[in-house]
Amino acid sequence: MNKSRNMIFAITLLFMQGGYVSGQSGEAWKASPEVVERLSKARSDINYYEEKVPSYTLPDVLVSSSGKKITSAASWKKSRRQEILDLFRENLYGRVPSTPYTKSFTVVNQDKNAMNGNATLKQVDITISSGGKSLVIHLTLFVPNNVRKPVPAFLLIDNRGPANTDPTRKVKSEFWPAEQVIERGYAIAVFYNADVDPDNYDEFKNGIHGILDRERQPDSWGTIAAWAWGASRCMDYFVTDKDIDNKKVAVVGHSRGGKTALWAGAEDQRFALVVSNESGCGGAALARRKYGETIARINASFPHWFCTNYRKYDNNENALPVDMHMLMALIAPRAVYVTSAAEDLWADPRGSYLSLCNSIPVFQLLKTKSSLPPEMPALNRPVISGKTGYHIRDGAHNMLLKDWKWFMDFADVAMK
Ligand code: GTR
Repeated sequence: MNKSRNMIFAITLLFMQGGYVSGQSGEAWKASPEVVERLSKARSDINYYEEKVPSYTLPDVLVSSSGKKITSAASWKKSRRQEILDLFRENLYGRVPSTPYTKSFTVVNQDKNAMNGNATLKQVDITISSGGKSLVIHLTLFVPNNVRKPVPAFLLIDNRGPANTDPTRKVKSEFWPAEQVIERGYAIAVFYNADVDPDNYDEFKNGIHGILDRERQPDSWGTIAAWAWGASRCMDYFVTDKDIDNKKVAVVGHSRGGKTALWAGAEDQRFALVVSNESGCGGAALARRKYGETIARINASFPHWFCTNYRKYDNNENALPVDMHMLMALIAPRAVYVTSAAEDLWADPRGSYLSLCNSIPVFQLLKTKSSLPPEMPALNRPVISGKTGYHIRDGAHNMLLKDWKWFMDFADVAMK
């Protein structure tokens, strides 16, 4: 009797302290030796062996550059957060120029009877103009009908092209399962990243760079920062739309879009939740592990994604004054959900999970009651603790309906 009462007391205490982690069961995920072998054979220059990960020390998220320990939420908000944000601007994603611009929203199409009457479709042109030039971000938005407004929303940064995000819903894709999101009572929106900046290296002549850049510096924004900026312009629209609860907007991205979602959430604190799906290097994965894609590789393959300062860290990860756990900390106390796929070792699942774990001290400092165990969850077993969550799905690099269902399960508790 006494024993069971003690047990209940212990469990209650755990809950109160935020020690409760739901979904934790089964055997911790480990990379399959077959997958490691296969990938290593295909790319001998890339490390996929856990035992070959170098030993490293992460920069302490709660110690300032001048060595001061951060012990209160107030000093995090006042100084350390800004310091880390600035380090990410300076060394990774680059700074947004201060060039003035104008923006306007035009609803170019509305259908109150979309999805067989289940949703209202709004297609909104977001026009950005400066110095006689302009571009249009085409935002597609479905809002569920017959539910109380305003509603929480998901915004996808689409890096795969409009074929996956058809507003007519003739073509459907698991990458953006709009019907299923509507069924769960969320609005679902999308913009195509190339509307903001085409995904190729042209010395920053096209897209928003061609409109707002006056001069290029080593810390000028790259393409990922431009896409993140585009997500914020969509948020500007949501703020004007009475159907959308702008305090409950989740920004979602896959892979390069997942890197973008994290940066959008860091730069723009209006996003209540960030979902980073298999974002890997320059996203969720710890750079210092040099597992799968590395800084040198990503800069060689995608010279336009980051600012040029980032190249200083090619094969020189330990010199980077931040690591990616600090990017997640920038999202605290808002919610962050990170995912991996078992065969996608290029994006370093373990490094992504560890990144999230190492951001937890900031979530705790800000009293969000998150705590994650250091060992990885089992395959297909999402773990959710307070404002943080993670899953590793079976299969290859992709974003599927299964992933989206877990995003929504997380949003149901962390955002709704
Ligand atoms: C890969 C790149 C990754 C990831 C991916 C994607 O080629 O190396 O960093 O972003 O593309 O976006 O699908």
